Amino acid sequence: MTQEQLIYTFDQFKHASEYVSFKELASGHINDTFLIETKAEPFFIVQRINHSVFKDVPGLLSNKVSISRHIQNKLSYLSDEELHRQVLRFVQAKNGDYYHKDKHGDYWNVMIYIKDSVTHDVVSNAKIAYEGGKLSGNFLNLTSDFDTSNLTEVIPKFHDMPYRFWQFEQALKVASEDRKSKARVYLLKVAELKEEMHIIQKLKESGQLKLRVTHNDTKISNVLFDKHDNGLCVIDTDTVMPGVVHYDFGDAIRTICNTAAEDETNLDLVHFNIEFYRAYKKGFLEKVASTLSPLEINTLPIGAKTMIFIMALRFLTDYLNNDIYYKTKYPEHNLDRAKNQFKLIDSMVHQMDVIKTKNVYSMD
Ligand code: GN1
Ligand code: MG
Repeated sequence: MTQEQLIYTFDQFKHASEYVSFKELASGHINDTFLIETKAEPFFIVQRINHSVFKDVPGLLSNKVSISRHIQNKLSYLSDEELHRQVLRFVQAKNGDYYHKDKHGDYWNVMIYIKDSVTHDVVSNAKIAYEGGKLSGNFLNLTSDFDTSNLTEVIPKFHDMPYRFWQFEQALKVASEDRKSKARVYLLKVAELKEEMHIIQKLKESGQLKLRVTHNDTKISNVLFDKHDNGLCVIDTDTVMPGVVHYDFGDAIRTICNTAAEDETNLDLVHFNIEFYRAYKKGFLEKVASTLSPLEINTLPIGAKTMIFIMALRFLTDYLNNDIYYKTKYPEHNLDRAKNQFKLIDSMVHQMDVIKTKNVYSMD
């Protein structure tokens, strides 16, 4: 990506700003994201959407824009300044769409940067966990009356366990002997956990768990904070689709309760932090408990385990497929991510009794 290309792309959108410089924000595994600094604020976020992952980019942008509008309307009692720190704002392209398709067939979108915001890959205190819980609980709360028939299913079966197992089995058929042998221990773990990891899916299919609008990518790095650890805004609404509450609760827990980054290779540093589990759950339930059934609340712990597992499975699958989906920095990166997630599951399982007793209806 050259500076000229980025300036050209930026100028396909409606803004009255003068470009100064750019820097890449490299934490995502799918899209390419850049911060554009301009002569006067606001700054902008310019994103190239990975259209081999997201097949329907216009549908994706339509989801993102309408979810933002819905939340904006709900929060219209806030001052503009507060609103602009709590809800993503998308910039229209000069052609009236919310994306620009360039001559290479790549799709771009632009958002207004929320200034003085930070993200965390690893949580360092319980306040961040609690604030993260409030924000993702509130996201579910604010979107609970959004008509899901207006949403494009951007990645069908995104958190569907049988589908992810099917992909894993296909990958096993084409994987090299070398990669299979490096992954052997983890292939066994997948088999061991298979049945239990279908519990949430079965409850969903039997209609016992309510379908609602879910974010589906609630890792903690998808939440903006201010410098005092107050939660500001949920970002990366690429995968907003109908789902069950466990998807959002679980994926957040996966990252909030991990004492190390998702790809930390020193597994001695990877533990499941119960204090952060409680703090996140407290914030989450404060915002959304009134819309949850006893079954939904009581299955949150297994939901969290399931979401850690599904990411382990997907990283492992991509490793077996020779890294065709996630961005990787070195050949064993996906395997290291999978190992890390399996270690987190082990650490969670060791503490499951405590997690479960504390879970039953309690807000602490
Ligand atoms: C991907 O690109 P990013 O980092 O927002 C992935 C999520 C995974 C996550 C793991 C569309 O999200 O499902 O949880 O990596 N997004 C997609 O860090 O597959
Ligand atoms: Mg994402």
